[in-house]
Amino acid sequence: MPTVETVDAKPFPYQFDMDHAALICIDMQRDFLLPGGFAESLGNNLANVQPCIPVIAKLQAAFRKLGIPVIHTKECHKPDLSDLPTAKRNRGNPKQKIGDKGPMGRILIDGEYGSDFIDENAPVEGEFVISKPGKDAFYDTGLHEYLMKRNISNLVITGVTTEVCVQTTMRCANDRGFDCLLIEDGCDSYFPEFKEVTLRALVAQGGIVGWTAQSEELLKVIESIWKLDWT
Ligand code: C5J
Repeated sequence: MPTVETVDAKPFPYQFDMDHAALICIDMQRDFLLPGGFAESLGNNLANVQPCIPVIAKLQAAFRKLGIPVIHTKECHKPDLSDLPTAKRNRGNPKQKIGDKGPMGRILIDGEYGSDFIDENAPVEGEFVISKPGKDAFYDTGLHEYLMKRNISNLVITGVTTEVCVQTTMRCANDRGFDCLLIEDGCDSYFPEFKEVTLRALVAQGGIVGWTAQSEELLKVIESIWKLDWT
């Protein structure tokens, strides 16, 4: 029996179709969230991106329990930097550039400790992990093919940062026909005002890019699905 439940969301209720859904966790990497990483070297306030961590952990646990795919992305580059445009390497004139050696290994390089996931939100065995060179999780990755193969049409989106990789990925997913629900307390930015404006922009004009909701609204629905399963 198909399980479609309604989530209280902005700008209007979201139809959560659990048989065709996936949770996507964007760039929950040490380089973006922990001291000594790339983000801190750019002068960002890491305290602003901590609140989403336990929320994402809770959603990951719930989706795993329901058997719904959990997908993880990490923004990183090949060790030989062949997928790193010079413009990106030089952008922001950072103290440490992508590929340089930092306290947690080479900055944003695939396979290095710093570019890997924080323990709280790390993948479990069998989950799809995407290494992406850009902000868009569809660019130069197998994400679209993965989703099409599994008939996934609903994407629940979380991660950092709201106005960069999260927003870019949600816009690109929307253009590919996915119904996207961004979890408001499951994403963060180094700049709270950018987060706030991004959330508003995504749902403006009748949900021009998709929906947003608090995690508790989705978790309530997931709870109700469990009850259905148990009776
Ligand atoms: C950034 C990201 N902020 N994951 N990356 O450069 O949003």
